[in-house]
Amino acid sequence: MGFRSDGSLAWLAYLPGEAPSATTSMELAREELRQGLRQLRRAETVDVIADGQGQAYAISKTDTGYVINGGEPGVLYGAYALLSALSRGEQPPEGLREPHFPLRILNHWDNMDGTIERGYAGRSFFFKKNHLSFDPARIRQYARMLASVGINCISPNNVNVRPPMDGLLMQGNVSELKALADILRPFGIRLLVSIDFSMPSHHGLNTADPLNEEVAAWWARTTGEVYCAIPDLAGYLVKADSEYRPGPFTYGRTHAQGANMLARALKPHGGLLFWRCFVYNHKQDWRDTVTDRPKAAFEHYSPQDGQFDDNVVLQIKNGPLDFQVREPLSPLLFAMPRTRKALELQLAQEYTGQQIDLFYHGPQYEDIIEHLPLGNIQYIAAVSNLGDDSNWCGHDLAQASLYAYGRTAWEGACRAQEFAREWAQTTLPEASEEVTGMLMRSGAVYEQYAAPLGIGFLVRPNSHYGPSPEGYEFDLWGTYHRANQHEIGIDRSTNGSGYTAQYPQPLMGLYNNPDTCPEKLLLFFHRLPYDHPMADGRSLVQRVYDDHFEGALGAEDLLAQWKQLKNKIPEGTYERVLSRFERQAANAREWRDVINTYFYRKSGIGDARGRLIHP
Ligand code: GCW
Repeated sequence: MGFRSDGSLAWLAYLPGEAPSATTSMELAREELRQGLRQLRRAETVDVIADGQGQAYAISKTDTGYVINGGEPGVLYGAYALLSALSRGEQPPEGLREPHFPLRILNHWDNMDGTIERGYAGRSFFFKKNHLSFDPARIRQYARMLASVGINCISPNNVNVRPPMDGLLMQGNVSELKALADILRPFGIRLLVSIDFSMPSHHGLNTADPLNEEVAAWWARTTGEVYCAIPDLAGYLVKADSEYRPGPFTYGRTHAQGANMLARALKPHGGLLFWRCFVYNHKQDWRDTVTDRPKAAFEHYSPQDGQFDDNVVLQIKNGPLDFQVREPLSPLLFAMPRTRKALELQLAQEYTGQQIDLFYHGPQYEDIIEHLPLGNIQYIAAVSNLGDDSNWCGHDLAQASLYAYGRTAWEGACRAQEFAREWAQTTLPEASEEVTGMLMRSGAVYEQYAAPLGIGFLVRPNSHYGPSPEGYEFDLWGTYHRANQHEIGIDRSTNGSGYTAQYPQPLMGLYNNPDTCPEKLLLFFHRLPYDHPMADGRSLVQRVYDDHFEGALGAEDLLAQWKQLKNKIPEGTYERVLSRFERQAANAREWRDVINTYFYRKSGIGDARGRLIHP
């Protein structure tokens, strides 16, 4: 196999470095199979039979090899599944394989100047100098990587649409968008575009009021022009009335009114409108103890169930706050049965170590999907962790999360360990057992030092890397823990903010009571004294100390274990990852000392085991 120590082949070491250029998925599937089988030195014949449209495929055995039946792009998924299995020394999956979610989306947060919001892997490979500007060969490599795990839709531009990106749908840029869509199409990948709700008011009109007929006509015309160039555009993605983005509130309209106007422009072309539900008061005064940020989305949207058109999809972050290490599921995911919804996950490690610290998202996704009312969710999206670094993710091992996301979106289930192993076997085969183990415990290690018992936002303001327990305490964003000398946390039970009442039973009852609330979420839901007894008899503060000492040791262990793998890992990969584990170990020590000292100074309670806590 063709391993490359720059990480650029990711988990596709069974394929040559250049992804083929083809006009159909069928052609592409045949070419990938031809090259892949040769590189794997396999003598089997693989026939590819196109039978119709669609994403499904079926692989069956023949006397001389295999046959893949499927549609466009189903056969391509079949080709990758077959090659991946053979490269791992396994039998290809048999029987009909169909994706659970019809759209499996990757949202990039790339800005037009080439920077990436919350990007930890270099610059954008879509945009440069305020233009869509890309290397077609690199895009094909990227598209192949996504297609190999079944991702079939991408939005290249940031949901925070700021000028000049508000002109992305305008003539001139559309031809560039079309060129991108044309490259992605044979890989079965469709484009989605993030738009600015106020666009008409920057391009010819003096309003963007959704009930104004000229505004609706403007969107219908602009959308028609875009569909002329890109007939399979998936639709638009919108962040409205959120964190300074414009939206219907400016005109005294509801989100249903705003979303439906856009959805009607898309409807004749079969497009969908993805409307993000990340809406809250981002100017909360810290003295205001009544407003409770996690309640915001449910309070705002659930009364509007039934008011959204059928091509509107509400896109909801997995948790009610904002991609913290540990959050309960957003209650909105259980609600609004008459509205289409998408689950939004974050791959970009904004709050989970920024692709410096190791945090494999598989176990988190497993936990989320396992508890999700799947019948109530129709689509899935994740915020990308990719950039122009040669290894795509900055941290080579962060590729495993992208891999797991694609597999999860296809299966509608996450088997974190299995997906980690598949990734490791194809990417770092000589160390696959050890690396799988490291991936699987990485999240727990990070959580131990960075998110005690479900308290979020202990991070440094703005950068969101490293500890700062009061960094957000007196700020505007509604992310408080309100620690004093007696207790810490927000009471979100029915005696407190009442947030727990947004959940259906039995979850509501479970979360409402500190005795039944999962310990990992204890301080998310409850305000408790430092000597609150935990299930195993330790006090709450002792548990925080223990977790931080253990977490810092866990980070040291990851570093030590990596050093032992030196001879089993390509040198470039080894060195890149080594320097990240060294930074992680230092970061974990900082978290340990800052958080332990913070709790000690607040509570006045020492460590029962006499370890060093700086006074
Ligand atoms: O997590 C927060 C990030 C913002 C981001 C926002 C969002 C794109 O800090 O950078 O903006 O979420 O999801 O819209």
